[in-house]
Amino acid sequence: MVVWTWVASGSRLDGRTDVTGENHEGEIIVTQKTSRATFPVPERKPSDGHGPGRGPELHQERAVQTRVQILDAAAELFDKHGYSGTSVKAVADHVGMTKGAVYFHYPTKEALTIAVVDALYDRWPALLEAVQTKGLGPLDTLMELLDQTAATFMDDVVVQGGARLQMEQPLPEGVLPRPYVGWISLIEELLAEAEEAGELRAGVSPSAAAHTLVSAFFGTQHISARLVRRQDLTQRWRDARDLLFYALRA
Ligand code: LUB
Repeated sequence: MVVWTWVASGSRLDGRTDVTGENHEGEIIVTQKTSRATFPVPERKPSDGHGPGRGPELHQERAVQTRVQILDAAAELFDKHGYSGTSVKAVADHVGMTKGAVYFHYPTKEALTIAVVDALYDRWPALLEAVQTKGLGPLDTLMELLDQTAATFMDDVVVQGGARLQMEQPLPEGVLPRPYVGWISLIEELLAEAEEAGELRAGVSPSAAAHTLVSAFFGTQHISARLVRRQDLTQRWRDARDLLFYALRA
């Protein structure tokens, strides 16, 4: 019998399969570093780096705080009222600033939109890294990551506003990052790791399952948002993932 144990990333162990030995019962112990999957860089049309998403370079801490305040306010209003129902004036009123002050940081409503959606995708790499330090196997890493993502959708205005904007696609094709593809590719990578570790049920295709998981997650968060303003999201997601992981796990 082969027993897999998992070592948190950040340990000195490197590579996929690190230590193989036997315990007292004659079981083969394989110690493997936990998942090393990473998010791909979001896909978008190439830009010169001076597009509407980039405000002036600001190093002052106060200015950074102000930008965060504006971004959070914009995200909240985009989530509540959508793109067309949100004006820069409303964002300015929400943070108690003049429209000119907001325009100094974000020169157009499009710039605000891009910044909110970019911030949505910026959330995930840090979350993934935090989960990976727990030293779980690939399948449990994926489950924990999605559970924490569901919790993030419940309490993070930038994620909420960004998700609504990505649904609406208010800007010309290619201006905002391509939705879903980053998550699909990350999940496929984690499922391939799970397959290699013998955690995946025989016959499950990592690619097909990755699409299904993202569809289920997206659908669950969308329905929960529309029906009950996401109040039941963590529970609904737990129900969906229990069903899906039952089918995925060897
Ligand atoms: C995620 C959303 C909402 C997938 O990846 C994305 O683009 C997503 C917003 O567009 O759900 C979460 C697994």
